[in-house]
Amino acid sequence: MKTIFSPRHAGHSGNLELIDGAIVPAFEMPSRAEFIKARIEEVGLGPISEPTEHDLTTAKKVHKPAFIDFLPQVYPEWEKTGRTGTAMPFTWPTRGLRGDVEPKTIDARLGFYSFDGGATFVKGTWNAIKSSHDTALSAAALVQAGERAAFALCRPPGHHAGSNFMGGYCFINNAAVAAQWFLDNGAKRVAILDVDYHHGNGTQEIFYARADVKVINLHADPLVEYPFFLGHADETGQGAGEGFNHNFPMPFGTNYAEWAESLEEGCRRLAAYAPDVVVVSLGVDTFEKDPISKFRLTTDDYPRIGRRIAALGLPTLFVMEGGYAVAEIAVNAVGVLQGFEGS
Ligand code: FKS
Ligand code: ZN
Repeated sequence: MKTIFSPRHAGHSGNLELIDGAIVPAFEMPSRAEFIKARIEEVGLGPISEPTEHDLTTAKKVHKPAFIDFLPQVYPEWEKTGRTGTAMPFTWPTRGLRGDVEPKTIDARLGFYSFDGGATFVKGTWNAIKSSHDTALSAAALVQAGERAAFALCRPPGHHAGSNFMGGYCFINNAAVAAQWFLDNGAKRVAILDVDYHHGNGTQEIFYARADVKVINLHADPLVEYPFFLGHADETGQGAGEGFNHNFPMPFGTNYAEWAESLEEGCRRLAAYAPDVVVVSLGVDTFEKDPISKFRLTTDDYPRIGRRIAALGLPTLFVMEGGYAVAEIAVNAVGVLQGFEGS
């Protein structure tokens, strides 16, 4: 399987995050992608190449154009205020506040375009976001050109980013942009299978009223886990999209046998949709030793996930999302891809 990877991800580095009542170095760090790249080379998964440049036309179909235009402005505007370090929001237009008037200052606009404080910027962040987006589209083009599968080693991740907001380490929703790109290039139906530990609230929101993208999410129950405010089983889509969104929330402590029941049902519904292509939002934070998660999958389980996805028999684009037990995520993420390839 071919991999697309951009060294430009590394400029998104040194960010801080607010977690457990403290400001600490962000768990979403450059070594994640570097470990995965090294593991691909170690096991000889296949060639690794850099993405080509793609314009933001497709991104502006799944996101509000003004939101996409805001992203490259963030750090220059932050610096104009005389500040350095990590740019992050601290006020959000939640219930009872105006979400329809874009304010003018950088602090206000960061909050306006976020749902939490988890999408933070340093000087190299926009360049990394753009490279991650280009990585997803370059890998999608490989599948479009006839590869059975391809791996977009995206960083930063994307599945929490919605049509008009960022959050949870995510800025542009790489999987959603890739799905839209497949539709714009001949696909009639696309399925997104999100196996990250956290609910892909952004992906769900983007396609919620659409029937041309089926979204299947396997994740920790939002009653007790981030992102908390979306991802329940009764969210099935709306309007033309009714019946095209499927959530499988699971309790803390879920092991592979239990998780695989949701995967099985998700795959059954996916196959019934008969999509032209599958986009997998590949998070491996379901791992038992993940530092921020509470499922119990083991390293041996990841190739099984890959084998099940391969059994769908469909062209498949893997898009990297989360996973934080830094050394092990490489073995686990590449394990899914090896399992897909039948090893
Ligand atoms: C828990 C704090 C939770 C935010 C977790 C974000 C997870 C991001 C992700 C992605 F794939 F996007 F990277 N902090 N005490 O793994 O879903
Ligand atoms: Zn996650």
